[in-house]
Amino acid sequence: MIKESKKIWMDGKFIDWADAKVHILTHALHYGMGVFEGIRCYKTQKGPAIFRLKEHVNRLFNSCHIMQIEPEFSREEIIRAIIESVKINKLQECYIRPIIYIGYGAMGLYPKDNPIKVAIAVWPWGAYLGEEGIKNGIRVKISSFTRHHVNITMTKSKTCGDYVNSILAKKEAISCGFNEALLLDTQGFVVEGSGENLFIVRNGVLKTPPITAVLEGITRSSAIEIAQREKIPVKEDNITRDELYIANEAFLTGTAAEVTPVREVDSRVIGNGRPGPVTKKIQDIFFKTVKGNSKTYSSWLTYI
Ligand code: PPE
Repeated sequence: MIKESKKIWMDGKFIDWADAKVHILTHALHYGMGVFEGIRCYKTQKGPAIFRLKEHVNRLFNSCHIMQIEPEFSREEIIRAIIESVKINKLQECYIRPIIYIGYGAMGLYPKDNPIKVAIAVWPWGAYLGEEGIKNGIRVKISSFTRHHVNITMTKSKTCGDYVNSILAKKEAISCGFNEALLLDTQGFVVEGSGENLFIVRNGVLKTPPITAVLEGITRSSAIEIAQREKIPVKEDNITRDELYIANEAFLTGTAAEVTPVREVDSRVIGNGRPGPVTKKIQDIFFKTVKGNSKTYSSWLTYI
C-alpha cells in the first residue's frame, strides 16, 4: 500500500489526501489521455532536495505539447507547486507525481472542451526494485509484449495510457518469478524495462539503446553524463537480446528504480552475477549526487 502523506495539490489548491478525488466519468480514466512525471526528492545535509526538477517539468510540458493538452498553469507555477507540495507535507525524502489529464465533460474520443486538470501528489517511496536489488542486482525477463512503436504511441511523451503495455509486461515477468520485464521494440531490439532505461557494459564500453522506442530518461541522461566525465566510453546503439546475454554488466535506470544492477536475464547470469565495476561506479556517483554529496553535479539539485 502507498504511504499516505497529508496534502495533494489539485488545480491550484491543497486538498486533504483523502479528499483528492475525481468523478468516475473523468475522461482520462476511460481513455488514458493524460501525461505524468515521476520525480524524486532526497534527504541531504542541507534539507530535502529535488533531483533535476527543471528537466522533469520540461519533459512534462513536452508531453503536453505532443499530446495537445494545454494546462492552465505555467512551468514556473508547476515548479512552485511541486516545491510547496514537498514543504507542506514536511517530507525529507519522497516521490513526486505530477499528472495533467483530461477531466470530466464530454465522453467519447473527441474531448474538445473538457477541462485540463492538474494534480501533484507526493509520498514516501523506498527502493522501487528493492534494497536487495540495488545492492545485488535483479533478475529480468524478456517480455512477450512488444514495446511501443513511435508511430503507435509516441515514446517521448510520458502518456498515462502507454503504461498499459508496461503493466502487462511487468505482471508477466513477476508471474514467471522474475523482478522486472525488458521489452523488445518492433524490430526485435532490446529497448527498456517497464519503467526503466537499459544500459549494458561490453568490453569496457557502456551501451544504451537510442531514444526511438524508449522514454528519454532523465536518469539515463544523468548516467551518460556521469560516465562521460569518468572517461567511460558511451555508445547509443541497438542492443540485441543475445548481446545482452553476453554483456559483462547490465543495469536499469529510472527515477523510481534509480540505478539498479541486473544480475540475470532469462535465467542467464550476466557477467559474474554480481554488480560490475562500471555499474558500481555510476551507481555510487549517482547516489552521492542525489544525496547532495557531489560538488560536480550540484546544479542538478533544487533545495527546498
Ligand atoms: N522508461 C519508462 C517507460 C519509464 O516509465 C521511466 C520512468 C524511465 C524509462 C526512466 O525515466 P527517468 O525516470 O526520467 O529516468 N518511470 C517512472 C514511473 C515508475 C512507476 O512505476 O510509476 C519513474 O521511474 O518515475
